[in-house]
Amino acid sequence: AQAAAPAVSQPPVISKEVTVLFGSQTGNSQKLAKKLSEKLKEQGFQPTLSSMSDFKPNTLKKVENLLILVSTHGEGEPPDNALSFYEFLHSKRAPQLEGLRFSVLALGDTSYEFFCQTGKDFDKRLEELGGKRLTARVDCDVDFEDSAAEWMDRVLASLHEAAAAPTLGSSGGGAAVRSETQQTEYSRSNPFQAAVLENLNLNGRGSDRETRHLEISLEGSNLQYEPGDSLGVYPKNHSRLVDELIQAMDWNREELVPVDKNGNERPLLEALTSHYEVTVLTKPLLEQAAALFPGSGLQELLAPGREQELRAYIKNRDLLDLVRDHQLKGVSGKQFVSILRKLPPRLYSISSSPKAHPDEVHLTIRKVQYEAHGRERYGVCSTYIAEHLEPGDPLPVFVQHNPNFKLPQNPDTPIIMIGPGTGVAPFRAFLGEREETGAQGKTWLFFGDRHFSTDFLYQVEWQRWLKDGVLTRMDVAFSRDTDEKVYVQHRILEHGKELYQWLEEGASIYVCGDEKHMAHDVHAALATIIEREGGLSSEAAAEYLARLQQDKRYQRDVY
Ligand code: 2AM
Repeated sequence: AQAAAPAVSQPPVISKEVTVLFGSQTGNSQKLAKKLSEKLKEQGFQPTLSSMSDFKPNTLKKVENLLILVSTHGEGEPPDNALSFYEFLHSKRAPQLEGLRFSVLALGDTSYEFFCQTGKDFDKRLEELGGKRLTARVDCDVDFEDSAAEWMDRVLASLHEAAAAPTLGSSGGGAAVRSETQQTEYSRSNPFQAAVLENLNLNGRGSDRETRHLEISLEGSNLQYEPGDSLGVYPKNHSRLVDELIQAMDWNREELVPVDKNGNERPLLEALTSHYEVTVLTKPLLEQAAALFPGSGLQELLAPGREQELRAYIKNRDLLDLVRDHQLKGVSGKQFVSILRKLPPRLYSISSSPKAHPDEVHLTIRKVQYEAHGRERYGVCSTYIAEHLEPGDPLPVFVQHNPNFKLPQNPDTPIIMIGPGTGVAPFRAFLGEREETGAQGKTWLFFGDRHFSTDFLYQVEWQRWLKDGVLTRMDVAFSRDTDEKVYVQHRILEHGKELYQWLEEGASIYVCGDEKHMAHDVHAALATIIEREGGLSSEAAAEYLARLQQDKRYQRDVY
């Protein structure tokens, strides 16, 4: 028998179920979501962790507590695995969500105009649909660790409050957050000092490109990776740039300045070389600089209505430009570094299979160098590696797992790999892995670069794999050997019939490399051949691709 209803109304029992959804391109949001989910469990909640692409949107109405961790990609776009959920929420099909409590952690980069846009969109939309915020959204910059940890603490505290449950363990304090470090595990915040084994230029004499093949030893690190994962690398800033900045500001390079929140100090030269970002100007940085240097003219640049000018000014300029152009002077190194971002690690798609190269990891890195505003500009990490790293040198690294770029579970599944330029890196790992494991599935590689004679990266290896049958076929597009440019997407279109057949046989497609142009054009080419060969409307072809994406048969590692 049921107990009679109590005469006095009880406070509603609030569910301890919490849905944690992530939308992640490089894996940061995913990793944070996993960590949050573990904390929730420790503190007596029942979390369900899922990628947005695996979440069934028609179950959303039943969710009471929703935590979203999502990055922003490209020009303000959602990551691939957030797309379908994003579109659902912003469509007419989205349900009213009065009973929902939610909070959003947005990952992004303040050097992009549409900073954290996807997180902002989710946050706004959930409110529009009737949801109540558990705690305010937090927008994280590239050095996201501290802000993310603070958001998690706040989320946990407000969930406890909402659930009116006794707090298990201590929440909110730094102590609880850092409880899980029993054994040393190398990570983004605790990188492994790896040794460089090889550093070779893959381009031939006379090429206008310089692409380094870097072999790194992971011996003794216990770091594990799989094909498709990335390696995080901590670079150093160019010594000339740092020297000129110190000179321009009349600083003493020995001055001790803080390098983290725990009060650790290092000499200014080292801090500007290894700890702080000096090559990127962002709006928040300029706002802080304006406060630090009143009367410098920076205030005017930030005035309302001048956004476009500001955007044009910060593009391809660095701190040296800023201090010279505005004659900034008169603050100590210590004050100055307080407004800087931490030097973020760079992520590179790993180009080795760990089975083929035990205890090693290989990278394929193109040196970035160009002229802008009358001065030579250098990509921080690629230049550091190309110009300074020699065998035997140490390099701080960590593994960034990327579950969204993985070989099919079934070794018989055919794979189509599209990777012009350094985008070919993970496919060297894929083929190495398929060779080592004796996988039987067909493989097809599309590669492109400027010139056949100087820029055919890893040519000998592809040829060997073609001969051995590890690589079933390869199509190349050398863009500057002919009068008219040919790109990988032209080869895709030429072989559309066969490619469509592979898809119908269950092949998975992988695209790696430049996002803005290449990946976009390749996507359009794929849609075209599906439309043409499948006799589909453009809407149906788009759906076909969306379904492939949903089924993890179309994966991209683009940047
Ligand atoms: P380009 O430099 O001659 O324009 C690797 O960088 C290769 O990608 C180069 O051959 C480059 O050609 C090519 N590339 C440039 N834009 C591209 C695009 N939108 N799609 C595919 N490949 C592109």
